[in-house]
Amino acid sequence: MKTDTPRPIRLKDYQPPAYLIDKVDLDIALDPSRTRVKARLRVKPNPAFAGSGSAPEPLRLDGEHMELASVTLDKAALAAGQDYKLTDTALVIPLPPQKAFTLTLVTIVDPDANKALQGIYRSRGVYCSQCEAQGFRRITYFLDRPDVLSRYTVRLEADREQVPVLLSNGNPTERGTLAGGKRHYAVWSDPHPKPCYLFALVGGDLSSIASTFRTASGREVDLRIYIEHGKEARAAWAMDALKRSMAWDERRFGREYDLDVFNIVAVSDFNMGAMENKGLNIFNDRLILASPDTATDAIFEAIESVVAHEYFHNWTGNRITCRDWFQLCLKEGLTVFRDQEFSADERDPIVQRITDVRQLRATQFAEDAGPLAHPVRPESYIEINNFYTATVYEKGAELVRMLATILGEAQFRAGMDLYFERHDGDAATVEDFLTCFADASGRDLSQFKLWYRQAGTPSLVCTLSHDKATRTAELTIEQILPATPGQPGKKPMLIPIRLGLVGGNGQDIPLILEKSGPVADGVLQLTKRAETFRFVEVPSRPVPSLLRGFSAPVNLTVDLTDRDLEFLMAGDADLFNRWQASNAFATRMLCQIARGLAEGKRPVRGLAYAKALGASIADPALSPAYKAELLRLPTQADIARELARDVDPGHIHRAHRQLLKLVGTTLGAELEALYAEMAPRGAFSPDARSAGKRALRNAALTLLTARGEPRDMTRLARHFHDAGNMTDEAHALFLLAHEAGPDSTKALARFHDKWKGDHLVIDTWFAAQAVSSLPSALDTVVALTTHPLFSLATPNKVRALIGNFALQNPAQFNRPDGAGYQFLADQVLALNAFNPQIASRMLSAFRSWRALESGRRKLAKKALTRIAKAPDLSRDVYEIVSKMLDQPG
Ligand code: 0A1
Ligand code: ZN
Repeated sequence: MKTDTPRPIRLKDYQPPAYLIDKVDLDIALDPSRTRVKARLRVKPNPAFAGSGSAPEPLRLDGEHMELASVTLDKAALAAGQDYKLTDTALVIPLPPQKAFTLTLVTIVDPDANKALQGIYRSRGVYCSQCEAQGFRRITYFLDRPDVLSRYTVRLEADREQVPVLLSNGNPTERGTLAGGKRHYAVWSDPHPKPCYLFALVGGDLSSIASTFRTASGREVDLRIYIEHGKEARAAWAMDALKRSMAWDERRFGREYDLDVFNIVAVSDFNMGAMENKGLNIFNDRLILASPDTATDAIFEAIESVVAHEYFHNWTGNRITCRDWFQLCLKEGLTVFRDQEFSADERDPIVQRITDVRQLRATQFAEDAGPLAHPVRPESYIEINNFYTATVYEKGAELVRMLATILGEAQFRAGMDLYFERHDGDAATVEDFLTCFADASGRDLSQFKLWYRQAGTPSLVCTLSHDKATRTAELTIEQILPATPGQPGKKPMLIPIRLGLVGGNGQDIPLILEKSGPVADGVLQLTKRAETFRFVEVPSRPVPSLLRGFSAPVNLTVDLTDRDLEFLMAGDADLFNRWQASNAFATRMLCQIARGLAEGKRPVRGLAYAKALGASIADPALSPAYKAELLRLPTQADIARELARDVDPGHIHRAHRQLLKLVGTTLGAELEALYAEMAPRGAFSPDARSAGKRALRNAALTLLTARGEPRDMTRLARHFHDAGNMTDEAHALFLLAHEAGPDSTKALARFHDKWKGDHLVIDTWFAAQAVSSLPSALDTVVALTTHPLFSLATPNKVRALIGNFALQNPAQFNRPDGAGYQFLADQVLALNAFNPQIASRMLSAFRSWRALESGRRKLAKKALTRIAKAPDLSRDVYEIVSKMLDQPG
């Protein structure tokens, strides 16, 4: 909790540590309220540290929320106040020896009282740990920073019956029973030096499933996934994903696994999705457990991608870690890029790209457009946990993707190989990473580096003109770099623009620049603030298809008519851009309808769009998964982002309903046919093709339901009732929750009764009610906060109910009376007291408040101000709320 105004940490102040700890021996006796940690640390002065004077540098070890029982230096017990000083956040030895020495610390921690879920805590009785970013300092006093790498051995001890499973990082070396037989122990040894944020332990009564993987060089690895008893079958998909990930990383990046065992543990209480601890990944159980009847296709897909993500960290994050937390994107952006590539290879690459771009726009573009905008590599922070953001992760991945686009496949791979070779075992920086690509390709990447420093989503304003007489086309592209907090002016960036010029027959015209000839790979590299590209041998006016495959994370403005969009929808050779044209058309219609509602004009209808959409989904060459993407209209949040100011979420909601209904009505017969055609046949399979059929059928159902005719409601109720898997069941439940009436009430009651014993599936029940567009949604959500199955202490529950309400229900969260804001403020303040990380995540739902129309803006500001003035704000909440309220408005 904060006492004074917290001070920011700055990248420019980085200094290497004064001491290193090369060996760590931990002996941990697990106990629910008094876990005893004995840490033997081999400390030595860091030769790379340039001290300020001749006096030895004090040894300052980070530590908090612990009881310190003893401190011993080599063999001598140290006295508090004399030999060392203790504060709320550190243990300081003012005059440590200037040669290697052993420091032995005994600390006591209380897992059951730990509701922040950082350090050692218990989740449904299972001891587990979370140390990223700075949780290790809640286990023992340490140099809790990623550039201190140590070899660990860990001895765990616990009650033999209650805690039969004892796990830590590395390889198991010894286990046994203690005298009397009541307690037992296990010893783990990790040969790879690692920063303390990758330390982990688990102790509990868990079941497991096992498999093996043979690496390319013939090493036999034991794989195990630990879950609650009775959930064994639900871990099979995660195991399958793990094995495919291991094989893929060998194939695609030449990366092999490096220990004898790889363990995954699923726990129920977890602040994030999962954690890449060396050899012992710990997962939110939501991202491990899946069976056809309990998990949706979206969950199956998320499990596959997160299992891969955490596994891929073994090389990008663990073998090569970050020098400091400012370099977080070095491991996260790169690892997201790797997991996206994996999913693209395992599934449909175009559909994967569409999904990733949707996600990027929904989360990162929104973040970049508001008070929380920050560079992919931030330059200062108050609380690092606030920087596990869409910008660091998703935009970070886009930067790696652009690098691959700019360099081409071969040079990109050469750069990656060099990075692995040069920096294995290092704590590296973004500069180190980029230097590898510059060295491998011979290219100067200094302009590209601006992407890591400059926040905000660039806009490209493009105009195309054609001259029949000279058979030339001129494409002028201007990059507009918006001001963001702390960054008023910006330098032009290097932006790769993949494009096509589509001729009247639907074929791409060869791209030949007057100055330099054929365009390599179809990618233009924009480097100036504005540039005109002159193409020759262009017989007639083409339609530009820009930013193919979403080659850069930018907004695009290009003067395409509705007819041009229809044309691209009908046959752009780039399937991503074919979807993009459809999405742009829908967005245009939705914005026009919403503006019309705001101005009280007769609303636009969007019939041309609906017809063009109908033509697209009739194309037999397109896969069901792709068609489902076409039928998924932009979300209300997408429209809000597009409108950018004076946003009225009520109007947007009405516009959205209206377009859904128009499409449902216009394409009724086609949608009914698809609905019938895509009906499930045979046993459930989670593979991408089968999931694509379910997605298409459910997308059709959504649009048909929007028509609102009695037979549509009957179809919906039947869909729910007959659902043979959770994908269909949950989809119908979400649609039903928007309706008032007995069908909806019955369905919700039935779902509750069926799943009340399953702590994961019941989250779907909370979520469906949280996102309901009914005016009673907030009252329902408030009532559900006291439901016996809800708990503010369990992050999954908070996300299901409060997070979904604040982030996925714009019309009801942004009620004109401000009650939604007041509710969220109350919840943030309640969470602040025991789980600051989750409190600050929930708070970020306000991130677009400045874009609201004035009435709502005032009310949102009032709620934010109340939070800002509350006593005992955590650093996490303090930092976010200050940023939100900083700047006039
Ligand atoms: N490195 C993890 C994310 C993560 C970050 C912080 C955590 O603390 C609560 C947990 C997990 C990843 O990228 O998956
Ligand atoms: Zn990660």
